[in-house]
Amino acid sequence: MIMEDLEQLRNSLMDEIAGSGDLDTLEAVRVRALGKKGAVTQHMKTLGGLEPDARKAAGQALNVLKDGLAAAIESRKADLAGAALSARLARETVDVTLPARPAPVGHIHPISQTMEELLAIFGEMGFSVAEGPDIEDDFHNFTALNIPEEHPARQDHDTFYLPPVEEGGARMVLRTHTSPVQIRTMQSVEPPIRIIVPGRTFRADSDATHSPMFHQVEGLVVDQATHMGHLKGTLIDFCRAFFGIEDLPVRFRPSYFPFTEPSAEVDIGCSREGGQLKIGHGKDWLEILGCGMVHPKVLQNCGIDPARYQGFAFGMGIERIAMLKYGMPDLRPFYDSDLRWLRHYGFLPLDVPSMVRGL
Ligand code: 2U9
Repeated sequence: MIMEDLEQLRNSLMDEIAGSGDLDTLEAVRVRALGKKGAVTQHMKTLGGLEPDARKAAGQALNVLKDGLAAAIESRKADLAGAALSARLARETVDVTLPARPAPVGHIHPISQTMEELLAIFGEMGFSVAEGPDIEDDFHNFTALNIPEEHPARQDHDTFYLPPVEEGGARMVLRTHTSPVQIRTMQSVEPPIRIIVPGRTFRADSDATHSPMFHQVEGLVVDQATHMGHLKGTLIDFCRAFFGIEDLPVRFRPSYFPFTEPSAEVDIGCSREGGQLKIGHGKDWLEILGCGMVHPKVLQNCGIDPARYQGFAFGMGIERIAMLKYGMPDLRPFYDSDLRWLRHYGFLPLDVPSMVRGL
């Protein structure tokens, strides 16, 4: 091995190291110089065949060469990594003056919001919530409510019947009102009872103002000496709290339901001047719910002695009162899952109804 050869090898490898434009090229140079089959390694292998003095001198020279090359490679590597980082930093600039993207905000469906409002009002009055199944038997949906087999109200309800489990067997129904929950409560709980029952109900009816599935809230109070005055006070307070009008006119109009006696429909004052509905004062009336004193037969059907206990009940459609309160003209979009409608009529998650600050 001639020293000039080593010098030449050093110069050419140093040139290649300095000329490496990226980390991959530099690594290839390192392998060619210092790898297992690299030029310097090959020279090392020839040392064994030299005389001791020559071996010592050549060994020292090769070690100097190896260390020099390794140091040059490390230094070049640091330069290339630094340059790559600078290039990336220049490329990936962030404009901190851009406005923040609005966080996606979900909306509360008007049905949920209205239910929460109803629960807040009646909760404050001391009612608790009761729920029950959507699929009911004939007894709980009709018979116990004083709606016998041949009663025309059965047809009025446009009931969805499920196929019987066995041929000729009883057919279950999709509940046509939430009243079966009150029946179940009266069967299982000793009065006093003060419940509010929100939920889905089903009737085979579909047009601009009817949906085959809609929501109701019904209420039931059963106690000793419960009378029409309690019913009127409760519902007048409810209407005024729900529509946020302290002196809202409320009137009770005689009506008929098989499960209540006497029965009434409740209207609130409004004006329809100029074709525009305005709830509050005016010469017109708007029907918003039905009510009555629980029929003695209904109490009896549930094992409650009507000589000892009386009750009042009421019911309303949630979609209907939501439409009236929030000025929604059409029922159908309630079930369309159209985000544009929901963004317009929906409520923000933090708009939780509470009686503390008024609804
Ligand atoms: C029991 C006893 C009595 C619930 C009542 C109404 C009157 C009523 C309708 C309003 C519009 C239903 O959504 S709607 O179509 N409801 O007018 N509901 S009294 O009476 C009951 C319920 C259960 C045991």
